[in-house]
Amino acid sequence: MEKVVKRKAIKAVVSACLVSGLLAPLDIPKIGKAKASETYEITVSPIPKSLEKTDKGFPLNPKVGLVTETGTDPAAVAELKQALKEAGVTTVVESNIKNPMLQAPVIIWLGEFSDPDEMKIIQQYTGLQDLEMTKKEGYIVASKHGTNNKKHIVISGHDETGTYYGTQTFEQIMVERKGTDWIPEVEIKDWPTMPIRGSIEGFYGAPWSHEDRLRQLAFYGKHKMNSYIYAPKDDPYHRERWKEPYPVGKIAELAQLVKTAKENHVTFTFAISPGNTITYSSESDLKALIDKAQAMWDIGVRSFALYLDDIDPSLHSPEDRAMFGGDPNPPAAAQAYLLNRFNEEFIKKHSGAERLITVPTDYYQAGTTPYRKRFAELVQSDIIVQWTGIGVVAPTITSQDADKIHGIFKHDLLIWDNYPVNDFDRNRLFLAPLTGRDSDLTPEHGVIGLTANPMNEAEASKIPLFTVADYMWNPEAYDPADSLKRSLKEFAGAAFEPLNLFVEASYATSLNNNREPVSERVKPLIEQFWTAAEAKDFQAVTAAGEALLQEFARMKQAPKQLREKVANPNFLKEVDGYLNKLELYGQAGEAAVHMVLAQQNGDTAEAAAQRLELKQSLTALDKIPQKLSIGVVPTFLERALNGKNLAEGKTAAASSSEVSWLTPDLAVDGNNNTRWASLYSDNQWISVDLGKVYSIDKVKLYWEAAYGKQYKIQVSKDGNQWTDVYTELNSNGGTDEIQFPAVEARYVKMQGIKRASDWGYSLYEFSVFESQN
Ligand code: LTM
Repeated sequence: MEKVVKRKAIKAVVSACLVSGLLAPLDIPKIGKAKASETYEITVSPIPKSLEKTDKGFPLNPKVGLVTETGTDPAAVAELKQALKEAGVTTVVESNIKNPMLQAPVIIWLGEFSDPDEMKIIQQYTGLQDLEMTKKEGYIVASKHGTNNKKHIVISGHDETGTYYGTQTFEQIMVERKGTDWIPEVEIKDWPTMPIRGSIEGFYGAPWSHEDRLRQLAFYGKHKMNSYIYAPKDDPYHRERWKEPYPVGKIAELAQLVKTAKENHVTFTFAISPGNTITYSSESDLKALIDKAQAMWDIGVRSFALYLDDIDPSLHSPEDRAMFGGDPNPPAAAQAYLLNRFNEEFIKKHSGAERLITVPTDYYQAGTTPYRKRFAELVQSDIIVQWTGIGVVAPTITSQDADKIHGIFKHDLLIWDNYPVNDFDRNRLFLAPLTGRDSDLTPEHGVIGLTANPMNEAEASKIPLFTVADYMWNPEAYDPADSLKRSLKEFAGAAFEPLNLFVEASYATSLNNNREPVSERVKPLIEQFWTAAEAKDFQAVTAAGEALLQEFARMKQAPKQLREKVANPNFLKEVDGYLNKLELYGQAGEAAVHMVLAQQNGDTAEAAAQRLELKQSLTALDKIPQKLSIGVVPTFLERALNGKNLAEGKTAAASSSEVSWLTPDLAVDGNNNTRWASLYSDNQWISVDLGKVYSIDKVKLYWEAAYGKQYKIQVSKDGNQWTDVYTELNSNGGTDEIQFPAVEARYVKMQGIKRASDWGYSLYEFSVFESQN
């Protein structure tokens, strides 16, 4: 058997993406049609810890023997039978390992097989010796020609969940061959790195629908995620009206979720956020909490969380002040009291309950705080503490961070990863793969798992969640780009290309330094185009225009292709506005290129027609609130319509920057998704040096939410003596287009007078235009 080792061979991390006989880079996964003599590829996601294969294998026979043990996971049996049916198997002869029936040409052994005698039987018939799996949720999938010329497949879990995961893997290794699926000869040994791997529906805004959640749970089972925490901030019964019982209909829905979670080997955690209104010392409030948890217990919930994030931690009731006011940190003492009592009086009194989970009020700080210190001292040691990394949306989470925070909290940490959540920017999607998390966020560093907080858009969330699942299972083998490719292939199949483009246009996040793959690709083409146009080099402008037109055509066509080919109406509904926007950008881009080409060609009628088309597209674009991360396209369109922005690419200066990375050059970089922001005071400014004196008569300010209510536009020839050319006394933000009598200037400044908010001034772009008169 060849052993295919991926990247970190020393750690025996083995790739799942194989080309027969060769070490292959992980690429778009293929479980493709192939003839017996052809090479084939198999891909397993999440990537298994070890996978060995030969180039041999055997076809599934329409008649298959299925040998289980008493108590083999029923969900695994159901899953396997369904997979066999879909692969063309018509008869499954079932028997128990105590009395195995082995007449069928292909025998599948499915179960936990922990009894040594059972193991011996399997070894004897299959010839497979190494079938021991000691890791929790781990499994073995092995296939081989065994004794008596029978073909054997062993799917053996360490436990029920392991067996279930084994069937998920088995489904992925089947290679379709003319109707009877081909089983390659493999030995897979696999187990998870992170003990808890899941998602937390913990965002603000519209909670997921019941159907969204059911689909998520199925997705988690398939991707070996074992945890779902129910904590939607805007479910009133979770937070604001936590004391009230759920209405009957809602209880029935929750019961169905709990059942579905179980079928998918997902632990359903019910969370309550009582912190805004609870009196920590109140017996009746504790009773209300326990009653609420009991109602959940009665429908099968076995895991609970009490959350204390995003609350005013100060004690608002006199009873609490009387009881905890003398503590070195009253809020921590009050919260610990509640957590410990709930732990003692509910969790520990319910046999079979999982460890209590909490998130403290100080969940994202970099170091210790008086609250954290006291919380660590007082909260019972078996309670799991959630932590978001350093920062609410942490660009990186390292094992060093984990060591430090674990040293502070002194409790097992469960990461509450605020990716891909978009509740703080509801007009953006975060579809990039998870990045910036160390591969050793493990119990050795105090981390027992990760739950990712997804987007309000449930179906779209599956795209990055696939990569989160991949990371959590096998962080050593995790490759974000490769993982995303496999995610898109699974999500869209034949529509991989248009979906990839859409994802590239929804890619920027603080985890990847706001990367915009589309802008990166298009920007050099735009530069070539304008350079050639300025030089009036018709041949060069036509060539550069062709390349741009191809990009814009892809943008225009991708939404249509997705709508036609992606059989996921819920996803298409969620992303409708974004798709409309992408299509319109493509359309507007084409019109802009055609307009410039017509101008260069002296075809004024065509140029005018294209200009009209461009204007109409821009008007339509303005009406769509959703934002894409393709910031160089709007500025390209702007230039086509209004002429060159003299400030683009020039040197900018400012009185201050809010943080080190929001620098003034980002307001003149030709990308209207990047921005400058000042410190939080009225007397702040940004200026640009145009490089030489121009006659100018227009400035455009593209404000972020932090805009200037009152400001001046000033100009200068030397950067010292400034003249006011315009004063705004009542801006509404958005885009301010400012026209003034033509003036000779090299330096242009926005001098703030009064901010519109408590924030500073923030500009996406600061554009300056030459007078045409
Ligand atoms: O992150 C935590 C612990 N709490 C909230 C989340 O509910 C919210 O979804 C994220 C993102 O906005 N930020 C939080 O602070």
